[in-house]
Amino acid sequence: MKFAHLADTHLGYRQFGLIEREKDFYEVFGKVIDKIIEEKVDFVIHSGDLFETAKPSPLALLEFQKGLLKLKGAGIPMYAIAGNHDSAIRKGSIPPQVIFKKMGLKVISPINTNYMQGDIFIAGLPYFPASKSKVLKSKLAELSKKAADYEKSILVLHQGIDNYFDYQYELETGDIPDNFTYYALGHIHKYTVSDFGNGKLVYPGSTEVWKTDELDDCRENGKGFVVVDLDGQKPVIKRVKVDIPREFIKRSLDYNNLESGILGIKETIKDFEKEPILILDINNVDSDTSVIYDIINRELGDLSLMIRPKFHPIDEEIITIEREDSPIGPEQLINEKLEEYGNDDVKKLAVDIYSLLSKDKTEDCEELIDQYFIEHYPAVDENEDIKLDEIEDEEVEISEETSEEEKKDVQVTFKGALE
Ligand SMILES: [Mn+2]
Repeated sequence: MKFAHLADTHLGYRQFGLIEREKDFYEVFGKVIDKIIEEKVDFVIHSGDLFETAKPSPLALLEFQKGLLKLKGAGIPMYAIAGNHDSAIRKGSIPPQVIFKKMGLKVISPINTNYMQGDIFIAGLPYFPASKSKVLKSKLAELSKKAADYEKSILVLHQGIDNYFDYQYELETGDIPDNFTYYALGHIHKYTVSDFGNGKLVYPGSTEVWKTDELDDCRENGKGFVVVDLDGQKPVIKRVKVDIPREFIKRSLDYNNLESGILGIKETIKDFEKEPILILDINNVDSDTSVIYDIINRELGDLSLMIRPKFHPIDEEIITIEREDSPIGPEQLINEKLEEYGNDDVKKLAVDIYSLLSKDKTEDCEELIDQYFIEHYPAVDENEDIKLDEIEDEEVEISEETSEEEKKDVQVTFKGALE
């Protein structure tokens, strides 16, 4: 029994506000689906952040539908959970994945936590924010008990785990039951493989460069998915790389040698099939940056999709904070200053923002702030609280309404594949 595991496809994401980037995400998703079919797997698992948002555009929905129908045509069922991006947080709302149940998508949710695929037990949960980690842990314990009855089992989650994530994780390694054969994780966009219990834990990573800090990992491990063979004692994992449609070119230029630097880039990118994205650090700058920007844009604008320059002045220096009595770190200083608010969450947020910004991780920082707001002010425009039970009720209604038809649908489509 072989299956494909992918995650974090973020369909509908319009990086840098560019429609071209949105199309790149669709293009790579299409290629991933084709490669999955070539691999002749028995089923597919998508571990969340299928879509960029919980309310995807019609185009994003159609692009997914196209892929799902291709899989269906090849007799390959797909299991999916909602991630933090495509999660329904408001009361009574449902994740976009549910739209595709009638087309055979097997949505793993707090209601339908587990399925059987042949003799393999597949269980999982959608993304739970850190504020709900107690509920998450108790649900994990329930799933672990159920899994104990089966020889082979897969746990599907979209969470950060302390060992694999340097900030804002919801689970510590010890919180995760160790009796599953394979842990199909999503959330971390970098490819990660590790031993876990008697099995394997994998984050396949995102399928496109969602944030520019994924570039190093992309160069090292490529983007793509994994194919997992469950026939042996331990799962055997094969990385399947799928080329991203467009290159990112990251260069440092010296302002005093700007011309030759620009020439070098021109030489590199002139024959590219798709215009690349240029990420430039211009060092030793001692003149008006708008003039430099104009030069770069004139020389490289037509050859690239977007130029993201960062200017570093000649006298750039790092500011250090020191106090007279004893030197303390900036983190401690922030904590002391925010003590009067008596709010640990705010203190942690401030320290995390500081440490990300000091490493120039602006995109991570935006993500962190978004997450903070989603978790702390979840229903601000509808004035409602997160009530998981009610979300579950809503979903029960839907699955009851459609279950008969769904069953027929599944029987027709996956005849054989499910036996
Ligand atoms: Mn993601």
